[in-house]
Parts: sequence; structure tokens; C-alpha cells
Amino acid sequence: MTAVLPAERDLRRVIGDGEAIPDGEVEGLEERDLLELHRSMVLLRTYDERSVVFHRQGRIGTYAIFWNHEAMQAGSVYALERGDWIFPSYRESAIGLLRGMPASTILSWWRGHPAGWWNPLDWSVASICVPIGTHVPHAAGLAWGKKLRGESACAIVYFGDGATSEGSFHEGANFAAVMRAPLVLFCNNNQWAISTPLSAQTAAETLADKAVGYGIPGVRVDGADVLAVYAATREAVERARAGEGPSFIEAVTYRTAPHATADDPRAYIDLERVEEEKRRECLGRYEGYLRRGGVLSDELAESTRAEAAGALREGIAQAEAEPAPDPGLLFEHAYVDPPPSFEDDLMELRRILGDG
Ligand SMILES: Cc1ncc(C[n+]2csc(CCOP(=O)(O)OP(=O)(O)O)c2C)c(N)n1
Ligand SMILES: [Mg+2]
Repeated sequence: MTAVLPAERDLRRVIGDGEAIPDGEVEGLEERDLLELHRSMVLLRTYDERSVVFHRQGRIGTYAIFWNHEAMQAGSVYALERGDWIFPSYRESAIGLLRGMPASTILSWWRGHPAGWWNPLDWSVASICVPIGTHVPHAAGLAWGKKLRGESACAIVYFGDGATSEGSFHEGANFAAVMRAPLVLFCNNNQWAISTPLSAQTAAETLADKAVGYGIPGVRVDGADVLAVYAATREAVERARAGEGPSFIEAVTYRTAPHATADDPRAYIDLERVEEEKRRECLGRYEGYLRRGGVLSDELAESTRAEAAGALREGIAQAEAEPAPDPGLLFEHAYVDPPPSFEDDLMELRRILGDG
């Protein structure tokens, strides 16, 4: 039996508050790494804020906002190698940007356009998973496959606090642990699953405690601290590559935005807490850290934001320039033997669309 220590209870932190709590450092991170992390966070933040506007303008469909989740995504991806696999949920829809995927591809996905269907092999980024937790066994299987082939790559799978109540999460976590698959189980604990609070989700004191049951380490980090997230993920990746199997990271934050553009959280959320969390949101905190360390100037912050804004302007223009897909696509790939009614249905749809 593997000896497993109880999961860490305290939140790991590196970034101080500029007052009583001092700033820490992460060994091995140089100035250019710190700025690359900043660039990633600004790109994600810009993508997210523009997407809400694009949604309001009717240019993309319903969108899952990830404002204040950028530190979790940027910090963890920075701890990976290019060949490591990423399995995102809808909350990490834009994580491919950090691998160089064009913004137009992801915006096309949210437009329901086939130009948004990327080939996972091109980026080592799996498809965005909308069913809760079903990608955890996929990630476990891929990681195990890498191990069986003697390759050094590992995989990371992102899911929310709500996903830890799903059978597929348990199956994937247990399987990965038993097979010692090189997998990082990354839980974005934003304390809400739509309108279900964490207190109604689990009787466990922390989500990281669940790791103990699988015989793997569980750590808790401040999810709004990009450097703490990076350091925790780097440890988990090192463990995975050393053949020691999976780890569970619980990154704790608080959802400051609606679940998605179709949600009105005023009916259930603690609005005072939201305002408090907004004041300590992850990008502002990291910029404070960089400025205190003399790493970030106003000019650099401005040019990083301008670069990201340009990428999004170009991204939406490219996505909108895609020719409309053939409506026949809606009827393909669902059945080996499509029901006979499909032919009439497609003709009807084409007639309505004035498409022949
Ligand atoms: C299998 C399944 N059941 C239910 C849903 C509906 N649903 C969409 S998001 C969501 C909440 C998930 O919460 P959490 O796992 O905490 O992730 P978060 O959205 O907070 O990132 C639910 C229940 C779904 N997408 N898939
Ligand atoms: Mg959640």
C-alpha cells in the first residue's frame, strides 16, 4: 500500500498583499517567465471580457465566463511541456490560446461553427468537454497510454467542484491512481456549480481530502495566485514524470461572474462576497506583485493589453469571415443509419434557410 498523508488543508500562497503578507518567490522562475505568465493572463482576460461583449452583440452563442479563473489556467499550463496533454472543460475553453491556437478557432467553437473543431493532435489540447466530468476517464486513459508507450508526456484534466460528485470523476481518478498514470487532476473550486454551493456538494471538509481515498497526494492552493498554482502543478508534473502517478490539486477561488451568459446569479449568490473577491482578483494581484518587484511598468502592461486586444479583434474578424457551414452537417455523424425522416427534415431546413 502507498502511504498517503492527509491532504494539505491550508491554501498555498506565494503572492503577498503588498502590506502585512510578504511576497514570496518560486525557485527557477526568471523575469522572462514572470512576464510570460503575465502575458498569458492578459490574453485570457481579454479573450473572456471580449467574449461577453461579443455575446451581447449576438456574435457568439451562450458563453461560459472564466473571469478570475485566469491564474489557475495560465499558472498550470506554464508548468507543462508542449507535448503534455490538456483536457479542458467549458470553463477552460480558451486554454488553447496558451498553446498558440488562434482566437478565431475558439470563437468559432462558441459560434457553433465547424471551424472551431480543432484536431487535438495539433495542439495536444482535447476537445472542450461540456458534460461534467466525462473527460476525466479520457484523460486518465491517455495518460496511461503515454506510460505504456514509454513516452514522458503527462496529461492534465480541468474540472469544477461540482464535477467531484460525478461518477466519471471517481472512475477516472481511481483508475489513474491504480495504474499510476501520469495525470494531474486539476479542480477549479469556484465554490459554485451553477446555483449549487459547495456546502451542498460535499460533506468533505475540503475537496483535496478526496485524494486520500484514491491513495494520491492532494494539495490546496489559492486559485487566484498564479505563482502558487504554477508551483503546485510543477510538483505534480514532476511526480507524474517520475512514474509516481497522479496528484489532485484543489485551486480555491470564488466565482465572481455568472455561471454563463444565460445565468443571473443575483437570485442565489452572496453579492457582498462577489465584490470582495473582485477586489482581490487574480490579474490585479499578480500585476501588484510584478510592480512591487520592479518587473512590470505601465508601458509594458499597456503594450501587453494592446497586443491581446489586437489578437481578439483579428480573431472575431476571422471567425465572422468563415463561410456559413452546410446545414447538412447537423444531420451527419449522429447515426450510422440515419432515420428516413432526416432527408425530409434537411430539405425543410434548407427551404427555411433559403438554401436550395
Ligand atoms: C453530466 C452533466 N450533468 C449536468 C450538466 C449541467 N451543468 C452544466 S454546468 C454544471 C455545473 C458544474 O459545476 P462545476 O463542476 O463546479 O464547474 P464550474 O461550472 O463551476 O466551472 C452543470 C450541473 C452537464 N453539463 N453535464
Ligand atoms: Mg464550480
